[in-house]
Parts: sequence; structure tokens; C-alpha cells
Amino acid sequence: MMLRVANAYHKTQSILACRTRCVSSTPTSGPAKSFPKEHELLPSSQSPIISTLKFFNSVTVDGSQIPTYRVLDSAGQPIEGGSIPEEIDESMARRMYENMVQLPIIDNLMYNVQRQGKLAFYMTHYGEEATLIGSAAALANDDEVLGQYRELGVLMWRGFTLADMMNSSFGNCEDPCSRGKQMPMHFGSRKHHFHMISSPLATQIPQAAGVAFALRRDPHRRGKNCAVVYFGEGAASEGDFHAGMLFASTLPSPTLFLARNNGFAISTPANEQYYGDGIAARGPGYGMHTVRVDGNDVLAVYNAVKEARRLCIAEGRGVLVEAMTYRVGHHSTSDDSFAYRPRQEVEDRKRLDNPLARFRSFLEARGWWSAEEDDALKARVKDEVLREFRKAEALPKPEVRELFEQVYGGEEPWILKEQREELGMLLKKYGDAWEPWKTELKKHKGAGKELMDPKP
Ligand SMILES: Cc1ncc(C[n+]2csc(CCOP(=O)(O)OP(=O)(O)O)c2C)c(N)n1
Ligand SMILES: [Mg+2]
Repeated sequence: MMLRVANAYHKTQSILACRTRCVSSTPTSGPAKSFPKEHELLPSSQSPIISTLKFFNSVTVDGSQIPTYRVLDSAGQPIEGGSIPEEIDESMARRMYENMVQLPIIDNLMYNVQRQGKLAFYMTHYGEEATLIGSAAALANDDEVLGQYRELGVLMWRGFTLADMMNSSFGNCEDPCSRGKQMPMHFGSRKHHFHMISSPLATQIPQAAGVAFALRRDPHRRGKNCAVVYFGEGAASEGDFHAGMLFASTLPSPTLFLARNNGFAISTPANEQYYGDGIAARGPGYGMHTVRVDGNDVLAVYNAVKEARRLCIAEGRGVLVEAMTYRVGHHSTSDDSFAYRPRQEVEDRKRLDNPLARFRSFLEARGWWSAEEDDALKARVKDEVLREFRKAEALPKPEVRELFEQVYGGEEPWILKEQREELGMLLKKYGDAWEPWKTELKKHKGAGKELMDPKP
């Protein structure tokens, strides 16, 4: 199927289908015939004049739903006309599949250990592997990514290791993201051009438009990079979504908006988040090139994001991709989704439209993968995940002083200096005397001594 990026393509068509008659409605101060042709239209638009009263409520010509772009069918075979990107050769395809397989193995372990009380929090990626890896593979590794919280696969594609991921999840002294200052899943890595995740939903969306604007102003990165913002269909109900879209389309800035429409915002189903045709329908409202893609088809996601990125950078403005997928897991470890959706629905989705199974069939049909390799990969990744988990679990928490460091850029504000001194004083007074603090301090590298007796 041809990849078609729409930008309000019905804008003129359904209206033009009516009998049209152009008149000048622009207030004139002189004879109408002296106005140039474009002034024969409504002020500020090229809209033709019609005499039939007609409302519209769709961005397609015939009022149908926005189509979904696909390359592979649900059995992993290319559909008629489906184009396999040239650069997806055996080694690239295997790399993509291996990255996809890694995610549920990490998820299984982390979900279970959280349940055993070893971790504060975790969010799984089940069902969204193709959206994450297909998009990550289509970007340049130095495009700026602003994620929501379910995009670990994108960061790992760029070289963030299992050890990094585990250390960050435990917030231990090797945590490369925030040294324990952030919640688990709130990754960030300057090295990998992946901005720190924030908990308040959708704040990353206008921030991405701003990051993209800065890219456009930078002579070294203008025309080379874009900012990519991932968000859920639930987050798209926030005002910040609209602010970001408007910013990127009017100022404008090369922002690639990637909506992961996984059907749920915690317990609220997608159809209660919007009344229109999903998130894609909003793109043309902001004058943005838009495409809806099958988010469980890794090759379709790859093609769509690659083309979206090209358009975004070539035109220096926002582009919207809506990836249709399904959140197979619970929202997070704080959720039990069977309280609001039938277990059978999840089982059916896993069986009928499984992104991993689809891509594996594709690989096997080409002789690029085998059952033996699959078993070996899964066993190897499982061992690695467990090994890195055990190492990270055994490491102490960061030195207490680190709580105050790397919070703001530039010079340390006086308020942090005061707070650090106050904490040092309190630790000195109660650190050895009060049992809860005594126990807690022992978990930290240096047991808080560096604050109690700071070096001058
Ligand atoms: C401003 C704000 N409101 C509410 C929340 C609580 N909250 C966290 S995640 C979430 C659902 C988000 O759903 P969606 O954007 O679809 O992402 P998904 O979890 O499906 O990936 C909500 C309501 C929040 N973090 N921030
Ligand atoms: Mg969602």
C-alpha cells in the first residue's frame, strides 16, 4: 500500500464538489476590478465561495475514517503493494527483531521483581515493541527525543545498555540518568539525545516544539535534525498537546509528533478520549502533514517515520504520525487492568495481532531467522537481564550529597546550598540516634558522612 501523508487533502475537494461562484467579499475602497486575483477571495484564505450550506466533519474526501498504512499482514507477509525498505537487509532486520525481543524479557523480570517489593515502580512495553523499535530505527541517533515514559526501546536502540537501565531503575550510585533523583522509568541521557522524562503528562510536547525551534536556529543542526516527541493518545487530551502542535506549525519548527495510540489512558479507553477520528484527524487542523500507521507492523512504522522525518526536516515544520497499537500490559505496576477490561480481550490481541510474531514470520520466510536462533536469543537475553539486575541490585545508593547536585544547570542556587547544610546538621544530630535514618543511611555510599562533615 502506498504511504500517503495527508494534509487536509479534503480541504478543497468536498467544497469544490459543490457549485462554486467566486465573488469578492473583501471590503473595497476602489473599483473591484482593480484588485489582484487573490483578493477576489475571502480575507486571509484562498477559500472558494459556494452557495450551498455544507458542514463537514472529516478530513477525508468521502467522510470515511483516515486509512491505516501497512506493509505486513497479520501473518507477517507483505501485503499487495507493501514496500519493504531497501535498507532493511538481513542484518538490520535481525537487529530490529533482537531489540524488539529484548523488551518483553526485561518487562517480565522487572514486573515480577517490582511485585516482590524490590523495585519502587515499573511500566511495561508489551504490545508496543514495533512502534518503539520501528520508529527508533528510522530516526538519526542524534535527533532529539522527548519521550513520555514507555519508550525505553528507543533509548536502548541508541546504545543505552542493560546496565544503564538497571542502575537507573534502582536509582543506585551508578544511575547514569539522575543518580536516584527520578522515579524509575524516568530515563534521560544527554549522550543519547534523549531528554529526561517528566511525570506530568504532555509537558514534553510543547517542550519538543521548543527544542525543534532551537535546532532550526542552530546552523550546525538546521536541516539535519528534528525533535521527536512520543506521547499517548491520553496525553493528547491535555492542553499542552495543542500548544505544542500550534507552536510547531506556526513558528514553525521541525517537530515529529508521534502518538502511540494504544487504546487506553490507564483505565480510560481511547474512545472516551476523543469523539473525532483519533489523533490523526487533528493534524490537518494545524496544517500538518499527517499519517496513521499500523503500530504493530514494524516495517510500516519504519517507513512512515522515515518519511515523516524527511518531511519534517525538509519543510522545517511539524509532522504528525499516529501509530495504532494496543497496550497489552497493565498501565503500570500500580494498576490492575482486569478491573476495567476483559482478560479475553487482551489474550485475543496478543494472539491475533502480535508485533513480534508478525516480524518473526517475515524474517523466517526470508530465511533470516530460525526457531533455534529464537530460543538461543531469548535464553541469552534472559541471562544478561538477570545478571545486570543482580549487579544493580547489589550496588549502594548514591552519596547523599548527590541529592543536591545536577538539579539546575550553571551556578548552584543559594537555596540548595542552605538545604544541604541544614540536612548535614540534622544528619549529624539524629543520623546515629534515630533508627529509621540510621537504617536508611547505611544504604547510601558514604552513609551521609560527606554531608555531616563537609570538607571546607
Ligand atoms: C497532568 C497529568 N495528569 C494525570 C496524570 C496521571 N497519568 C499518568 S499516565 C496517565 C495515562 C496516560 O495515557 P496515555 O497518554 O494514553 O499513555 P499510555 O500510558 O497509554 O502509554 C495518567 C492519566 C499525570 N501523570 N499527569
Ligand atoms: Mg494510551
